[in-house]
Amino acid sequence: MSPSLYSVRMRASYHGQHLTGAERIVPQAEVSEVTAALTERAMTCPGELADEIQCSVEKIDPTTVLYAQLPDLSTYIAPDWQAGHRVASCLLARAGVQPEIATRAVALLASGAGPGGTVMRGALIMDASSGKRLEADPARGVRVSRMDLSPECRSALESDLAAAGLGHHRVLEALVLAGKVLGAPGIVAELCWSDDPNYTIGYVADPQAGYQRISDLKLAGDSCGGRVFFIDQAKTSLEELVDYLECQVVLFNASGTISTAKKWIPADE
Ligand code: WAQ
Ligand code: MG
Repeated sequence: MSPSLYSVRMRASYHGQHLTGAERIVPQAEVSEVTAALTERAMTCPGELADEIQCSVEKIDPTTVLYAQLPDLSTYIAPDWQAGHRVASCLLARAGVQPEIATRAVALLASGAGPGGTVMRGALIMDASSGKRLEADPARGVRVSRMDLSPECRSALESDLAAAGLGHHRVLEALVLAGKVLGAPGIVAELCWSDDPNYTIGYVADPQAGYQRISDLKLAGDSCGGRVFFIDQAKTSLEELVDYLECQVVLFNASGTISTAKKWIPADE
């Protein structure tokens, strides 16, 4: 029999403001070690020192686990954030998002998609053809949870990413999150960049082209950022989608390809 699996989740805050969060799915024997590692991560996260850290550990029913392969990774080069925004809009349009809606969504993330121009805690969900926002709570959005790499896949991917110069933990974590999102019912594409003012790289992901990094989506020092999931409402209900994103356990046991070639969008596109 395979060993029991546990979902381990951590979130840290300061004066009620979210600071950082992370999660893993691990065999029983690794639960205490991973809980300690996530707590350590909360205690050493740059910026304010956390005054509250919540860790939860939850046993997973092994018959509910979905095993999947990670998307392929590639990187587009944009000379500046304005060009990056055009690359993002273009990749979203290629994926099937209405072009003007793609452009509007990129501008929305740049101006803060939460109430009063704030950064949302989770993702906003947008109809890919009408641009209508569908998430129930525009401050929280939808949080994708319960996904990880199998132990063998994690060590292989860590060394492949490091060899490609992509050893930053953000890349691995974003790739896993995007992998889960791309398996969602009705998904057309995802747009993301970090709210960390020191991290200006983001991506557009879609089920055909995979995880496409974009070198520059904002100026260093800018703390805007977020995620948009574009969906086709003819193919899913919001309920089914949100249930998959929040609750379905997905474990990646195979990598995609990692391309180190630099790509550019043709100027006429
Ligand atoms: N579910 C949904 N949305 C989330 C989640 C989640 N679990 N975690 C974060 N978000 C939203 C939220 O609005 C954040 O402000 C925003 O995404 C960015 O989160 O080089 O680090 O964790 O290939 O800051 C992408 C590029 C890095 C990596 C993305 O995002 C690369 C990143 P962050
Ligand atoms: Mg962040």
